[in-house]
Amino acid sequence: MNSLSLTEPVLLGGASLSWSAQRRWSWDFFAAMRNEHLELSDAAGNPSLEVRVSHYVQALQKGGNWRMSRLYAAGWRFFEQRPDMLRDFPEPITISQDRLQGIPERIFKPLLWVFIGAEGSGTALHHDVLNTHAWLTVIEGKKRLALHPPTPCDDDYDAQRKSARHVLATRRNRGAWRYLEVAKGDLLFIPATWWHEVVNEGPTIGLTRNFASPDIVGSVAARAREQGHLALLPWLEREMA
Ligand SMILES: O=C(O)CCC(=O)C(=O)O
Repeated sequence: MNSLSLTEPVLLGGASLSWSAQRRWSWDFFAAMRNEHLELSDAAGNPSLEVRVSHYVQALQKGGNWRMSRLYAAGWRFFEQRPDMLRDFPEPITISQDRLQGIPERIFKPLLWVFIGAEGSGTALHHDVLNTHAWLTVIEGKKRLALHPPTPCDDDYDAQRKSARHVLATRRNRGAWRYLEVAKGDLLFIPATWWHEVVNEGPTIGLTRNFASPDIVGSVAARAREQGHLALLPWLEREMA
């Protein structure tokens, strides 16, 4: 993508198939991680257990620990323990298109995550942190998404969530809702403030980054100010000049 102005979801079929993450990040790769840890969340998204990566992935593979395998590794900052994994994918968004990537890590942790979960795991209806855009790719399994254009649905979250669940159940667009499937090797761009609910089909590994391209950096800065992340402002505003 060159000059980015993302107002609709964009799904690029097979765009990450050539990334070395697609070959290297197998189930066995994660099952061998005995020294790395991740936090697992329950279905409501609450952190509930910290485990070795190897234990969790073996529970998903062998089904031995039912309780652990029902939890979701939602947002593992893998690069803190495994910086080598950063070499396994190119950034589809360059630093000039992502004003967050210029911010030193001691001020702001990169919004870059691996998600690992069993069949039926996923993330309830939300839009992304700090009004950022996101890209996500699937390494194993499949992600199914219901997406809705920006709307102030905070007031009617339960009704909107019900619609999202309906879209996911019927696997069809409905009204303004879009239904999308992201298979291994596909790359999906989700525009800032679009609502989305995600369900994994089969055991799934995904990689996601949130980013602030020049078209939205003003809105990201406004959100950062609202939420008291004042240390980010000089970086976001400096880049805007
Ligand atoms: O893969 C998931 O469960 C959630 C990904 C997502 O929606 C996000 O990172 O915003």
